[in-house]
Amino acid sequence: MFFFVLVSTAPVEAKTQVITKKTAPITVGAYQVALQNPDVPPPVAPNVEGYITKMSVDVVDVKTGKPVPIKRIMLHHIVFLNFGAPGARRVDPFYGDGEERAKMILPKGYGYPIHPNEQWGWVWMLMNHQSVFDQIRIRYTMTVVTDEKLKPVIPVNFDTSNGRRGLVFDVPGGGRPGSLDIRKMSRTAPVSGRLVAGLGHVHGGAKSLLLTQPECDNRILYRSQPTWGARNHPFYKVRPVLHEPGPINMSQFTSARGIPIAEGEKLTLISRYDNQYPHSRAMGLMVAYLSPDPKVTRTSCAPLPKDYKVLKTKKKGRKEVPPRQINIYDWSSNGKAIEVPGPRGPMQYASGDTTVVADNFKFEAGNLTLPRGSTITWSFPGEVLHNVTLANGPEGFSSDRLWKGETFSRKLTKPGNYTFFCELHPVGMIERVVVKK
Ligand SMILES: [Cu+2]
Repeated sequence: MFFFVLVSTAPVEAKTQVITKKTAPITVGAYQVALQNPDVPPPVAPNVEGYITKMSVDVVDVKTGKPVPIKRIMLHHIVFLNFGAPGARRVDPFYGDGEERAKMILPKGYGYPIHPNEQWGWVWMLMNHQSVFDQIRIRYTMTVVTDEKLKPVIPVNFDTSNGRRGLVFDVPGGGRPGSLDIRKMSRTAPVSGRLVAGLGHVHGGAKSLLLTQPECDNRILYRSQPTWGARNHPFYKVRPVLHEPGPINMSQFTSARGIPIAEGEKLTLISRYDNQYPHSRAMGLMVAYLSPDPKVTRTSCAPLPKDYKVLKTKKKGRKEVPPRQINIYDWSSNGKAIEVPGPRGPMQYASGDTTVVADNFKFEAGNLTLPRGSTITWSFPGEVLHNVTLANGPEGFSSDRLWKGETFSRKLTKPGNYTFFCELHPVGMIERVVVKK
């Protein structure tokens, strides 16, 4: 008896597909912030064995599918998370974006591996810049390669807030002209491999992000450099202002040869911000894509690969942006956001440490004068998350988003005028504090 075994010798043909998915319409109220929530199902992973080689995300009009301009809705930030197969208990942030519309771009031959039945999640924040409610969809597009073996990448994430809630930090300001706020975060390479791409994210006030290699005399492997919008760019025309406008682009890098990194080797991200002025709720985030390669056995300080490419926007912009005031806004009688010096209501005077209740979308004691060295404790008794963020003043700081009786205290040692807002309710939830000499 014979068995004929038919062996196909023809190679399986690689397939490249562009997969676009979008959410159901998401409604954002007038001048409101919307955060990821259970009403918007998590992103859907392509249910295949394969690789993502490119990815982008946008907010689009519900009817036309066209990208929505920032004067309507800002995609403040979005991060895609991969939880792996059900029960895998991992959280793998693999791609993120903000106003700058950063894309995941991997060099040829590399891909972010995906598997059937993966569960994805996300965190995002949208801001409606209009006085009427609006609806958009979040749309994400992936180039997916199947039936071909690519070199896999592992996203290695860096965050110079060093894990503060919201991944933000506050640049205090008050330094000399030209002075910098420098923050660092180090990670060790989880495997030996090659860095083949990188993507950085900052807010207004940033000078640059540097990914450095301490064992090679702190040399810079990747400098992610912001390009700022021209003076009349739409980013500078929106209101209310949630934070200093971000850049229109952050430079990325790719290299198919890759920069060799040994397992356990330290990599340090350095964020550099202007520290002459305060910059509240700043960010210094980077994802570096590392492709495992067992042939890398030790630290190499050899020159960067010849195919190292810097990707940046061709749009005209500015290298440096002048520091921006963040104004505060109240509701006008016809429901528009209007710039104000402070909230309505009388000035209240305190002789020392004071509590300010933040509830019902207001800071009670919205206008407050107190002596230098007093501590303000903001208390958040309600069931709605709020925070307190410095808009302008002698020193930058912000609280986390708080509720249900949580509090935040700050001793104000620098005299001057401070204005604050809640970043979740930036119109109307405002406060002015005068600290006397
Ligand atoms: Cu609030």
